[in-house]
Amino acid sequence: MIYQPEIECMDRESMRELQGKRLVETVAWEYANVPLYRARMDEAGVKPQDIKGIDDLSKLPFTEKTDLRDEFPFGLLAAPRSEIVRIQGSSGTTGHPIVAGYTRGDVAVWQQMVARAMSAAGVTKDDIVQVAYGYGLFTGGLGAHQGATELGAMVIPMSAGNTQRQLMMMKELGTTVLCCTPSYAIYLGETAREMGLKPGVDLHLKSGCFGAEPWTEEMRQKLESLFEFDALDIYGLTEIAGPGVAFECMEKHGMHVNEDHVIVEVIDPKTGEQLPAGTPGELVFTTITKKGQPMIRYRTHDICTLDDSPCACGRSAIRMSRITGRTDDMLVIRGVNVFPSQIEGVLVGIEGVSPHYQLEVDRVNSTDTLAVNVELTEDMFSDTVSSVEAVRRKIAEQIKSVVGISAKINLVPPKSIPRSEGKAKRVIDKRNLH
Ligand code: DLL
Repeated sequence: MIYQPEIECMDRESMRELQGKRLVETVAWEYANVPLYRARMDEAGVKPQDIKGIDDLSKLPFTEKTDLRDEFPFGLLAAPRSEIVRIQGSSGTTGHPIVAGYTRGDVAVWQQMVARAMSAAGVTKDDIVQVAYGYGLFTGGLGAHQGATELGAMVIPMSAGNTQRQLMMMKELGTTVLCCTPSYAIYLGETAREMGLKPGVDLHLKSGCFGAEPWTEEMRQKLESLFEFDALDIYGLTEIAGPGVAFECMEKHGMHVNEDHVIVEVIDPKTGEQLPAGTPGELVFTTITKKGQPMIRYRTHDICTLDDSPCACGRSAIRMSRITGRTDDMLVIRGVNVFPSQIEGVLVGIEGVSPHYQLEVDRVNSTDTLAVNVELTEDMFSDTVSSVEAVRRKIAEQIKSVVGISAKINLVPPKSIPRSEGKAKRVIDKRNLH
């Protein structure tokens, strides 16, 4: 079903006009209220009057994640603090978390964006939607919750984890739609199999909205065979709204971008030049209806390709491909953003280990795993087994508390991690090798 057909099926020319009008308003609002962006525009010699429509977008300077960190927590708010009704945040960034402030209107817009996504996944007021994304600062839980509520569906706010209980509720309440990270969905599906729960008999899922981490067509096939349903991709990021920035329809051929709320560009990450549809590059978003913390030309560092060919579903919005990589070194492990530098930060504070380490990310039984291989110092290497064990425990605990995920810690002999002359290879990501 198409939730808002008048917008979602609008002809491309009218959409560009609407975007242009909203862009002009957003730039004026941002320039008037956000000193950092005003200074950046001044530096680039661009005034709000120079932005007359969508063709002027490329005149505007970019915004980066570092801006959010530098201006943490409220420096990028464009609306008065008293108008902000919600803060959401992003997990695991170097040093500071990043947060986004939403006005009442911003929450309503976001809710509609997710409602469109869920509607494309077939959700109606008759559905029972189990939200197994984490609730909290992370936008997954509340985002999916609000979208399903907007459609009048019955929401089961499970949050992430507690797998047996998830499956018990799924069976007993008759869940029809599942929302969580794709890797967790596979884990749920495999556990359901082990418990002897059969699709069509014990479980009645018809679809699911899965995102917050990269996944593949192979994972889709696996998920669809486990649950006998339609598994759809949903994309988003805290800085822009949360889930629902873009979403797949039943054609399963790219994610429609909610273009009346965000303008999408793909740029060459080196030169910053806009690239045409069909050419892979870095995704950049400009919010055009947000008042609390608008983002102009925000560089996501996610890599994908745009597709402006017509879609058989009837929606006219441009589609983005799956995310195929990132331009920076951020890892998404079990839906949590992890920077190698965070782990480095933990290791340098612990006595008995050297700063030589390597992260090994893998996918075992459809779940991401993280192993941290770290060299002991010579002294510690010849110390007692129990003191080495104490170091291992300390590292594991601190990584869990700083990064938010559990890791296997392998303490290895001094000088056993390969050195390189240039940059150290800190990360071995084996997930795409399977
Ligand atoms: O992950 C928002 C979200 C929640 C999206 C639930 C979908 C479902 P952040 O924690 O700020 O927000 O992380 C954003 O996660 O820049 C991508 O690198 C990655 N990401 C999000 N969705 C997808 C997806 C949420 N469908 C970062 N495919 C983004 C691949 C994704 N990567």
